Amino acid sequence: MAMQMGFRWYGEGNDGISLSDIKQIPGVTSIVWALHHKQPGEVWEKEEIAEVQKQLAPYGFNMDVVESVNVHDDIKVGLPTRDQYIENYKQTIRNLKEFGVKVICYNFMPVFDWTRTDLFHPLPDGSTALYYEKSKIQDDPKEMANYILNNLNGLTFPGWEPERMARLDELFEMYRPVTKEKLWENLKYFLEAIMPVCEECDIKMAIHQDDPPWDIFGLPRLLVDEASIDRFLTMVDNPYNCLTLCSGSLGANPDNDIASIVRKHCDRIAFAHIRNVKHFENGDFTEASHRDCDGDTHILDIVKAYHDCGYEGYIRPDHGRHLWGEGPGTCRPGYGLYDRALGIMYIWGIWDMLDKLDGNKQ
Ligand code: DNO
Repeated sequence: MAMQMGFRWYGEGNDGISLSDIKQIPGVTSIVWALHHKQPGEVWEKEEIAEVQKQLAPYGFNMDVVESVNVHDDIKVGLPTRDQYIENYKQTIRNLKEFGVKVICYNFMPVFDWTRTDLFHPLPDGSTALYYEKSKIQDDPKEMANYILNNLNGLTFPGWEPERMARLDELFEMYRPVTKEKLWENLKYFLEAIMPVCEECDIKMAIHQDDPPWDIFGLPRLLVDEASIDRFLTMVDNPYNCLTLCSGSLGANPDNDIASIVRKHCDRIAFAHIRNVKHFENGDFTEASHRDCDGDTHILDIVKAYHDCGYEGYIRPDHGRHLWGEGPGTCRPGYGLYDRALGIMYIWGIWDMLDKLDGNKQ
């Protein structure tokens, strides 16, 4: 069996890309989905999950991977109310099990999910891509949050729920006492509480790394490099405590050798995100096409590492550029159709050739 190719989709009526478009991309078997109308902490009801199942069934896609079931801030901050939210999370896991879900991708980033300063930055080839300008991130988180919210053109984006963003001052205040060590403890508490349910339901929790992989606006970030990933996996040493290994998040720091992390922890990677990033000397970075030489992430080495390890988990192209008329209002930043489809073909190209060199294992 090979790796299992997925494509992230934001749901019927919430994504300009249709399932029939996705069906035409070679080799996609999983739709990476979520209930995007749910607030962090709410239970995902079976009837709601069944709706998605009904939409995917005619195309033969499975719903094995959810990205994301977001973790409520009270759990990250470690408030007494966290236990109720953890109970809700367990119920969601049990409900997802009924539909054959195998992997839950989530993150443990305080306040913000991924952070960028330009969502449609022009590239020399005429396309646009997500861009991070380091100097802009030092000042006002509100300015950055408003910029992102205003440029989503009404599209939902997990981690950027307008309801949460409206409470930004309150959120920063809540996280003030949460040191990095405290955040590690709160992550451990959460995982230890849900692991028995994951075992019972055969669902792997797969944490996504912090993006970018360093502290921002004074907020601690945990999963940023090999050492922190080692710590995470040993802290809760359970086969259901896994990674969504994101080459782009980690790759924003040029010191991270992602292929070597793949080789070290392949058995604990439940889901792989493949994205290419190009760095500039002043610390800025831009996202790039998946082609190895277009960025500095070493996509060839990473895919080869997965192949050498006999990876059979889920994989998806991560952010792509916006191409051929895609732009603000017509596509979610990073989640157009074309460049992600090109990314898939690049990944398959590498994979199939490695298979062939190995003697037609496929
Ligand atoms: C970026 C994504 C992340 C990821 C979450 C997982 O586009 O890879 O937003 O979905 O961090 O919870």
